[in-house]
Amino acid sequence: MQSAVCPGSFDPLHNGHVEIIARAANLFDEVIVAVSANMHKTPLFSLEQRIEMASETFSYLRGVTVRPLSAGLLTEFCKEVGANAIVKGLRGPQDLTYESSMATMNRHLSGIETVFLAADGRHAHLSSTLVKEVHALGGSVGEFVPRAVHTRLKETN
Ligand code: COD
Repeated sequence: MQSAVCPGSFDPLHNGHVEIIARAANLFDEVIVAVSANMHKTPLFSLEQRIEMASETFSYLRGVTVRPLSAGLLTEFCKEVGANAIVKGLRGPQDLTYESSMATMNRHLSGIETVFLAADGRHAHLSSTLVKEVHALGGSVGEFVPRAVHTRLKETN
């Protein structure tokens, strides 16, 4: 069985993340969405809220589960859950520069490969930071995030 981990802060989950995870679910028997507990900045949503929103969003996708990713190496988490690969989305050259060194480090640490999926043009401009900024300034973000996230975001106003 081929399993992959899709890690992220997902603060909040947006349609760029959703699209990558749905495509990963077509490639792997099992996809574990790993929601990072360890964030440099204070998150808008707690770990529990981020897990809840992701679980609701992916409830329709067979083989996708959502789990917390506690502090520590991502590769250790992959071994713990028996994953053969890490899947990341790439929005452009900046992502590639940053992600390729992490991918190489992770491969040296554990032998686990990272699979990169090119972001779809419809979502390549999306980041959690931009979604939060547009929402905080009164803009509508309904078209950029799944329904579970939109509902929660509206409660933050
Ligand atoms: N379209 C497609 N994909 C996207 C988009 C988009 N618009 N936006 C983001 N993504 C993808 C990216 O692949 C990104 O990696 C992933 O979604 C998650 O995005 P974020 O913003 O929620 O997550 P980040 O960037 O905050 O990353 C958190 C991680 C937990 C993934 C990261 O910190 C990590 O890999 N930590 C591991 C720590 C470790 O083991 N370090 C040592 C070895 S390198």
